[in-house]
Order: sequence, then C-alpha cells, then structure tokens
Amino acid sequence: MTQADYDLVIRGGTVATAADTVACDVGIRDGRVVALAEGLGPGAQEIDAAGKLVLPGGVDSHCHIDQPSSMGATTADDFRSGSISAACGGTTCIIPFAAQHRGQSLRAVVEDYHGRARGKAVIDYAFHLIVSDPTEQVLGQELPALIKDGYTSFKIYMTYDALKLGDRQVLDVLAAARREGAMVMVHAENHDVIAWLTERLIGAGRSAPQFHAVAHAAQAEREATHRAITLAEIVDLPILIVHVSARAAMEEIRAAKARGLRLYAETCPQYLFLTAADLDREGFEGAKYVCSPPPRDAANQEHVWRGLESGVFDVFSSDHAPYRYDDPEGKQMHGKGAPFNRIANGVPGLEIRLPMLFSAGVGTGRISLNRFVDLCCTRPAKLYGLYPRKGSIAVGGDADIAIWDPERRVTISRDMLHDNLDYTPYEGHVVTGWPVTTLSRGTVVWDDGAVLGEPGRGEFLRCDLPAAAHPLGRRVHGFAPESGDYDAPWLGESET
Ligand code: DUC
Ligand code: ZN
Ligand code: ZN
Repeated sequence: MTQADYDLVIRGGTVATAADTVACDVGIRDGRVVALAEGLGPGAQEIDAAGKLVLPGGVDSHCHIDQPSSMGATTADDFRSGSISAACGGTTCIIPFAAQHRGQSLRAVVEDYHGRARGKAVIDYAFHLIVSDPTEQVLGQELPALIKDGYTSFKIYMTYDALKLGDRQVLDVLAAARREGAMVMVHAENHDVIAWLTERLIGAGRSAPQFHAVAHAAQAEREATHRAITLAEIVDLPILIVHVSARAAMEEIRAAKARGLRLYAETCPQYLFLTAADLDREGFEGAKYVCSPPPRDAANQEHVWRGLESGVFDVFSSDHAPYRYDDPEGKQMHGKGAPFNRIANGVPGLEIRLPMLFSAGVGTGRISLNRFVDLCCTRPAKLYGLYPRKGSIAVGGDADIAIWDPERRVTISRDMLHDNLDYTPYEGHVVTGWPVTTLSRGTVVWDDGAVLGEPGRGEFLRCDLPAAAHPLGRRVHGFAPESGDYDAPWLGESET
C-alpha cells in the first residue's frame, strides 16, 4: 500500500492569494499547509479541485454574534448558528465583539463572552472588544492586560446613547491604544446631528423606517469621520473606520490617506447591494433594512464600488447584526410600527458576504480575484494580528481554505441560509460563484450542501499586536520640530 505523503491533498485547482494566482496542488498535514506545488504525492484524503478556485477562507472581522445589544434586542445567532452560517459562505474565521456596557468590567465581559462561545463554534474565532466606559481602571489596568492576552483590537462608538464616547474620551482611548500597540475601530457618526434630526422628524410625524436613513445623514457620517481622523492624527495612531457607507465619508478617508496618514477603512455588503429605497418598502418591511450607517442612494453605491477598486477600502466585512423581523426580541421589540429610532439596528450578511462580492465584483471584472482575497481574507487577518496563521494559503499557515465553483449559480433565499434569521435582505438576488467546500485547519466543515463541522471544534485565537497599528512617528504627521526630536507630554513621551 502506498504511504500517504499528506493528510489531505487538494488537487488540480487554481490557487489564488492576495498576490498570486497559480495552478497547483495544496498539501496539508496536521491542519496546516505544508506544500504548494504541481503533482504532489498522495494524500490520505484527496479533493479533486479541477475547474475550481482554491481560496483562503474568509476572515469576517466585523460581526455581532450572541451580543447583548445596547438597544435591548437579542441577536438571533449564537456561536453555533453564526459560525455554521459563516462556514457555509466560505468564511473560516470570525471576529465578533465582547461588548462592554457602562459600569461593566472589561475582563468580566470577556469571560462572559468566552462562556457564550465555548463548545459551539465550527470555525476559529477571535474577539474584538467594545469599550464604552473608558475609566482610569479600564484604560490603565484592564485594557493593557487584555491586550497582552491577545485581545488586541477594540471598537469605539461616536453615537448610540449607551455606547458613545465624547472627544476627550476618544483621545484617552486612542492614547491608551497607542501605548499598548492596539488597533482601534471607530463607528463614526455625529450623535448630536442624528439626535436632533430624529427629534424633529418624529415630531413632524415622520417616524417610518425610511426616515432612519434621513436622520443618519451622510453629512453626520462625514463630520464624525473627519473628527475621528483628526483625533487619531493628534495622537499619532492609525485607526480603522468601520462600515463606511457614502461618498462624503470616503472623501475624508481618501484625503487623509493622500496626506500620508496611516488609516484604514472598511465597507460592507449593505452599501453595495441595498439602498435607502429598501427602507421605504410596504408596511413595516423597511425595518428589515435599518442599520447604521444606513444604505444610501445609487450614486453612493457606485462610489463605494469605486472605493473598493481604487484602494480607499482595506477591508470588506459583513457587519452581521442579526435581528429577526417577526420577533418581539428582534426588529419588532417595540412593536410593528415603532418609530425608526426604536428599531434594532443591523442586517445579516455572514453567509452572503463573499459570494455577493465575488459575483458582482470579480465576476464582472470590477475587482481582481487577488483584490477580492485581500479585502476579504488577507487584510483583515493582517490588520487584526492573525496573519500569517490566517488569511492566506501559505506554507506554515492554517489550512483554512474555501474551494469555489466559479460557475455555480445560486438564487439567494432565506431557506438556503444557515443563520437563525427569518429573512434575508438579499432575497431573490442571483449570484454566480459559491464556495462548495470549506476547510478549517484541514477539516472539511462544509461540503456540497452538508454541514460537517462539529460545534465546539472551533478554537479561540489570541491576536498578535497588529503591525498595522504602529504609529508612523510624529514627523510624518507634521508635529515634530525640524530636528526630528519631539515632545509629546500629552502621550507621556518627551525626547527633547
Ligand atoms: N450598526 C452598528 O453600529 N452595529 C451593528 C449593526 C448596525 O447597524
Ligand atoms: Zn458600528
Ligand atoms: Zn457593527
């Protein structure tokens, strides 16, 4: 009997990474990629990938799973349904949020979140933190200790009553992140503008879901994006602006990048495939599309596409925020017909993120296959300290791989998805290309329509400090005296 050289060989496919596309086999041993070459020796198990694309598994670096929401609704997906849904859409690593609510200890929040994840995930996962109460204890003790333990990124909010930070608090948080080398994700919308518009709209009887998109004006997103960038520049810290929806905010990001700032930006499927008109559907149906920032108009959609093409965006995530529609704990937590500001914010997207961008982006030639891999797999892994273990197909990395049939035509419908929702915003949308097999550390977890991954096999990942979060140095940002020395006592740094 022939001795197998590998545990598994994926044979005869086209392997694409963020950099290259090559025809070769992939040899896997002990859950890792150990060989990439033509004509590899036998594997104990073999997958015939002729005519298929062999891509890194997706890294979904923005999703909300089993997260107590600040508005009181309950996320429909736990780590079981969320991770299965992700795997069925070609994603092999998720990074949801351990969310602090005011008064809570961050460490306790993280322990609670581990309890929610334990025994459930079919793919690997890491945690971001959400910091909503940046006390001295949190910034001086808890956060540094957690960062050392592998929770190296966190999100802050400039809006939402229960989560928002004022500018001074944002500066405090950014300074702490700079000291520790962490990545900060910013939800950038101007809270007072939204609150003011909301009050007036509702006062004038304009309370239907469609007015959510009016209250969350693109100008409010632009202003907060500008302010977040300004605060980050003062502290000399690269930050990542999440879920960018519109041209206005993109212009701020593009200008800052052009000035030489190190800055990152993310967009999501809802800004490519939905518009504000979806919030204006019959009856209360528009509630299904309420998310923040909201989908904009067709012109903004086109700008977001161009931003993906041109490099304004670094990451494409789902922002999966799963609230059931016909459910008193979901979109209808305040009843059918509740005013727009009492509708849970969020749309699902874990499972469709990759196929929809693949079809409308790669399939049409708008973005290259390699750019697709970079946006959805490699960059998020790099930005959040998971690379090279995750995010690519490389010798030594985990064998987290999605094998795609680029010709498979799929009509998206609620019934074919594996999340725990009662709707999809993308019902009836036809895509070409779907991941037919997904491997997590060399184990097949999704194959030909069958979920094979055992809940609990997914492992928690500690993240490294992301190199992308390293400050550039003050001179680049125009603060330093010509000598190159600088004096920044506000950061506890003086070198003159
Ligand atoms: N907005 C957020 O900020 N998070 C979850 C979903 C949403 O719509
Ligand atoms: Zn957000
Ligand atoms: Zn979010």
